[in-house]
Amino acid sequence: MSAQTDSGTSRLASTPWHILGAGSMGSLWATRLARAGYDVRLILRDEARLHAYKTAQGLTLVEGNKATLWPIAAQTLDTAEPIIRLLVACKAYDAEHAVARIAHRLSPDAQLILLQNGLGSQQAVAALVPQARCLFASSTEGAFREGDWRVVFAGQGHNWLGDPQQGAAPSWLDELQHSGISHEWSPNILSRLWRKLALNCAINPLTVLHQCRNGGLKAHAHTVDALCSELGALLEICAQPEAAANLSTEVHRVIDATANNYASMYQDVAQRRRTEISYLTGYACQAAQRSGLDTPHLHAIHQQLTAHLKHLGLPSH
Ligand code: NAD
Ligand code: KPL
Repeated sequence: MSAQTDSGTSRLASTPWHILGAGSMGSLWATRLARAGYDVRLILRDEARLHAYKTAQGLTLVEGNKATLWPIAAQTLDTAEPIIRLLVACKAYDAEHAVARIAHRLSPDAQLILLQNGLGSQQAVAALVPQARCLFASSTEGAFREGDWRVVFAGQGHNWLGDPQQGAAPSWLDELQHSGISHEWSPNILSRLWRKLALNCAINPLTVLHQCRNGGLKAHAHTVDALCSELGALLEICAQPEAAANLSTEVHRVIDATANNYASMYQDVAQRRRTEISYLTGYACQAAQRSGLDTPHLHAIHQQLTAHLKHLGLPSH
């Protein structure tokens, strides 16, 4: 493994990137930004985590068969330093609580990038820090933790960033460009997040309930179609017609293209990790209820998944 101390293109005069949530995605962003010479600072939970991190001497990024160590600066939630630019890379169920812990550190012109899957957590964070600019992101990149402070870049993908308030693209997008973080500015990020949520709702819970890879859902095409039909109607009623277009075709295309893969929720359950169910089927069911839309299949799947998680002794929210 090679240890990196200086990219040779130091851009340390730029605004620091604070990263809240040094897990898979947070580490993937942190290491690539650091590699490009940007000033990155990890925000860890407490002194014990900071001590463990210092012992590891940095974050390791594994790409293919190459591992590189990046001695990125780190601090705890309780550090006093002001935050101007913050990537929130916690799970959806942790994001609001984590941001609440650092809200007093946000500078008046602070910008947050919320990298959570599903919907609901982003709106909760934005409501918590109304003075800050909250940008939402949707990612198809794949990463997992091979160990503490060691992240594997497992799947090339793309990131879409956008402002739900329709503001202009921020100037720091070119820092993502320089860092090799594949991205684009999305004028309708909510549509993109809704579309991903619908895909996840149509695929992920069924793979958990039927204990199968994505391709196994070909045997349950009727249920998938029934879910797509309800999700499409939900997207329409929630003023997301673009996200609703050809949903069923896209879901079947993804099932085919990822037939051999296990969905992220399947993997969470298999590894006895908490799922993001409340921000996927939970959010969709609540939105349907609020709109007075009847979505019996979606509710049934959500109930079955909740019961299944309880049965396994896992959190069901
Ligand atoms: P992760 O569990 O690997 O990382 C989350 C990190 O946040 C953990 O290290 C956790 O300790 C930390 N954290 C939680 N609360 C904290 C707090 N109060 N203070 C400090 N740190 C705190 O999760 P992930 O896989 O990186 O996923 C993050 C988000 O990105 C999720 O919404 C996920 O669905 C989404 N996502 C992940 C992937 C992927 O391949 N991993 C791909 C696309 C989207
Ligand atoms: O994003 C996914 C996931 O596994 O979470 C896909 C592959 C689209 C399945 O819903």
